[in-house]
Amino acid sequence: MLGTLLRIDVSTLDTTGAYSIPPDNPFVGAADGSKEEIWAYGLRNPWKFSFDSLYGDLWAADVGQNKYEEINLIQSGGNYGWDTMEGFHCFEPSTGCDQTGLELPVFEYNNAGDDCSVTGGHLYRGRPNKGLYGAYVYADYCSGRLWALRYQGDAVVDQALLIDSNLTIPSFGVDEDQSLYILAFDGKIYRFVEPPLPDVPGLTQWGFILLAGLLILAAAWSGTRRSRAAA
Ligand SMILES: [Ca+2]
Ligand SMILES: [Ca+2]
Repeated sequence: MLGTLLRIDVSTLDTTGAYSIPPDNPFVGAADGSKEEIWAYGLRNPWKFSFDSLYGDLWAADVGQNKYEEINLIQSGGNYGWDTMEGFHCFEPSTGCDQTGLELPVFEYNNAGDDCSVTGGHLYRGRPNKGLYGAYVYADYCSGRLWALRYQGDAVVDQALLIDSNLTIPSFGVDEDQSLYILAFDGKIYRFVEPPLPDVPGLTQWGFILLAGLLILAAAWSGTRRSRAAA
């Protein structure tokens, strides 16, 4: 089931102990024999998906072939275009491709400079009423850049670079308070800290964020790692 996103129920097992298929999966009983596990398809190499903890929306970053990295909002039964399209662009064929029925990304960026491969993050729910709340935070694996975008209605209304780090970032995580963590190949976990901001929602706050950047607590985490190692 290459290029697909699957949805299975591991809490309801059949008599053989196998997982079950949620009855509202989009291809249950499909006449063409499509696998019933499939929730969405036409993905190339999704690198991290996550659910918005407030509304349940499913976000998935999809790594492009050569040129374009994608951020997608995944809908039931959606075809996300690979390999007819890469991002918003025809791929096979390179011009005049049939886009009928394809789900386009929410956002794309191209592999310019040292950007090479998107790492999907989370819809940030860490600090209600603060600047980043409700923005999707993601990174590029190669450049170490972290961005946030805000999606409203069916359009990206804001997109900003948060910091250009020196990290190689394969993934993100959240804790029970929805604080955001950055995993890096230097062997550390970084906590993402939004600096204190005025309670005015909107774009202008992101300028403050850019100035303040990430408050990196690597030392604290190194201490945690040491104490774990000693335990
Ligand atoms: Ca796509
Ligand atoms: Ca960098």
